[in-house]
Amino acid sequence: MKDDFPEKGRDIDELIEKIKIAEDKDMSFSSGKIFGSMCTEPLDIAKKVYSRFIESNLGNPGLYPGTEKLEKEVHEAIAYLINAGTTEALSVGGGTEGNIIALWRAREKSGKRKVLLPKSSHFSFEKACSLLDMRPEYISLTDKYTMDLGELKKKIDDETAVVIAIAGTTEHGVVDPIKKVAELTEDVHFHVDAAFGGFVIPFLNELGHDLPAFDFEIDGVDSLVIDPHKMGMSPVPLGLFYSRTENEITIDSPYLTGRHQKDIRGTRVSASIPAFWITLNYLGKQGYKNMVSQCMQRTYYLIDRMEEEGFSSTVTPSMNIASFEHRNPERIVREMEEKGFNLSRTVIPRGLRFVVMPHVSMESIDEMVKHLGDLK
Ligand code: 0PR
Repeated sequence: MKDDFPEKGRDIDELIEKIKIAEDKDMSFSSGKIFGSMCTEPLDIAKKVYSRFIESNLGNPGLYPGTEKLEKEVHEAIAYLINAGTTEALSVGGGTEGNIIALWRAREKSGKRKVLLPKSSHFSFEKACSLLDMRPEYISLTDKYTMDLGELKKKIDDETAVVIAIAGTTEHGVVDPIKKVAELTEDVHFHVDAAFGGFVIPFLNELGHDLPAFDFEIDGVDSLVIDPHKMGMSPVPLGLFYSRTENEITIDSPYLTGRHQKDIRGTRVSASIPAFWITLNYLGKQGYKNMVSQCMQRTYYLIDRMEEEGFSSTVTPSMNIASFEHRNPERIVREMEEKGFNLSRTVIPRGLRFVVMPHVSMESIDEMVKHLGDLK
């Protein structure tokens, strides 16, 4: 419509009113009604820092040496967390971009196109295969919803470009047997998707849980993605991609201040880097440990409350994701949405999924379960 791009600027108060209407339509983490998201509300200090770096664009790093220095410190801090030593690090838009880069590099390195990945893989790999003209072959899951090693062993062959394993699956938060997978992938690129679990497993283990190794501590892991904008509590967008070896894929960027780029985006929002830098340094390991511990207690509480309502848990949760089998999850998700709640569903098996992020309180669990109980 003609009016959509006004001839002359409009009255600011009217415009702000329209912005407010749009803002009020959006859900917010602080409502306590979002149970289907892997993101959460950033700390107040992170929000303030984010707005101070709104111009920052590390696609053209020479203009933003201050942001670039903080980026380097973030890369080093997380390298330490995931035993990455001096591996190469890239800031990416999130797990999707990190997974695409992993497959891109594996294809270039091997000249092959077959991708072996568990049925529990996030759909970003489907995008990556479509973009890169690679061929996904899915591996069945065990009764614990982890990748079946026997089937993987049979399927690895001369055609295989890359094997994927997940540390914290999207649907159930379980961890594939990464050390055992690494024993099978000596000649093949091995990529770990720790987008969700990367910020949970190290802290849970320090709290006395016994989750298996998943990171560069295992020699055979070639690359890994971990997302600060999930359990790292960073504002979106921020994922981190790590690679054991420096990679040949470097694209010249002659008219920018940086000489080349290795990631997918050109111009990139970079305000989340200083915002995450301050979150990480403000919370420290202790702060993350407390946060993860609280999320786990609430996950167990949610499971107890759901079981009281007659739902049965699909797997014993390894992390703060709880899932429950259900014949018609679409209906429940839809009807809960009408009541103002965001829930999500699982595909294998059909059911409901709850991600107990830091914004989910005991009270919001009680409130949600009360409404859900009425729908069964
Ligand atoms: N790998 C895993 C294991 C994931 O769970 C996800 C996202 C990705 C990769 C891709 O990450 P990005 O979306 O950051 O690129 N898992 C959630 C999902 O798609 C993401 C999500 C985030 C969902 C916020 C809802 C939401 O409100 O289910």
